[in-house]
Amino acid sequence: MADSAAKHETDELYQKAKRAKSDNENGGGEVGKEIECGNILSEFKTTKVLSDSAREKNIFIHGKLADQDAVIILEKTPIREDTLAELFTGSTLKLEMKNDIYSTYRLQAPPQLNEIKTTVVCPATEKHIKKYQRQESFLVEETGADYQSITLPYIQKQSFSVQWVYNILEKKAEADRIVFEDPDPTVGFLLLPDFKWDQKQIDDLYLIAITLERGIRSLRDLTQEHLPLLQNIFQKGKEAILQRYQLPASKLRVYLHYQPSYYHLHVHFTKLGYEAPGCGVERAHLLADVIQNLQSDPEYYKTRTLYFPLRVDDGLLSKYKEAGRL
Ligand code: GTA
Repeated sequence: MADSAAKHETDELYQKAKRAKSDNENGGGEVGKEIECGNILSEFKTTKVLSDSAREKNIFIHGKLADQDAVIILEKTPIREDTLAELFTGSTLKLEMKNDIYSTYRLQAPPQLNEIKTTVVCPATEKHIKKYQRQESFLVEETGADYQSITLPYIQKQSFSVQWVYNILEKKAEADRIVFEDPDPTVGFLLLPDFKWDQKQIDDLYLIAITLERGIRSLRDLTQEHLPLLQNIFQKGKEAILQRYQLPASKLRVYLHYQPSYYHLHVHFTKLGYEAPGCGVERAHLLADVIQNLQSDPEYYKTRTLYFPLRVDDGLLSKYKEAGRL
């Protein structure tokens, strides 16, 4: 009974979001705009499979694209209820086996229902290749002093470029994907779909809010003075998602990563129930908790010991080992 109510609710959310999306495509905005491009992958030469998952139906591949290092991520997307009629009528079926009341088939779907979400990072740095490589992780314990003496000097030299963030803030990229914008220089932010979300279904909804203010690297930089910014993102982000996708706050997981990959403050908005990569307790800090912690102690994130996982060949892990902290 509860399941069927939940399913009905999901269906309704999906239909509403689809109508909103179609409205956007007809002039109200441009969420989900697609651009035809040539097959840039026809020249891709595989070097190595970095990781793959039969359960998540994805594969991360390192290779060369026009002599440059590249990482390609291929991911099968969920089957959508609104495409079922077309799937049943437009596909061909090949029988694999039949036994009593049981039979299995290989269904060949029409191409438009058989798409693979593809992410290309090119040129990819050594750090990207390591990031996507399946590796053993270790939990690190970072005191406030460790942050100052080990982590901060390392991230100042070694972190991923945030050029893609500046491109978004300067409307040089993804401007047509912005869902909400608050232009205030101190508490303002941009809300847009994360590039892990193909926006085809609400089930794996994933947006990020990026602060306009530059120079706030992560949780560790936050003090009580940032409360208006965090409260603004929390409140207006939830409202914008309700308005655009009809998804209420009670269906959202709103959090920050520590450590993040990109040191420009951003907040993740994902649908509750969707196991987004990095939503586990060892990495995700709920924005609601962050706000409360700063309200009770303005220096909370400067002084507390924070825990996070690092992969075995992460340079920061070596620094912790060298300092005898692991
Ligand atoms: N809109 O250009 C971008 C862009 N980039 C470069 C990153 N993001 C972007 N969004 C837009 N445009 O959620 C998004 C990322 C991420 C957020 C940064 O910004 O998708 P973070 O700083 O906390 O870094 O967040 P995080 O979470 O480590 O990064 P990321 O890339 O999500 O990696 C976490 C793990 O997720 C990876 O190790 C990998 O296992 C998995 N993963 C990454 N990308 C994909 C993918 N495309 N498909 C499936 N799994 C993925």
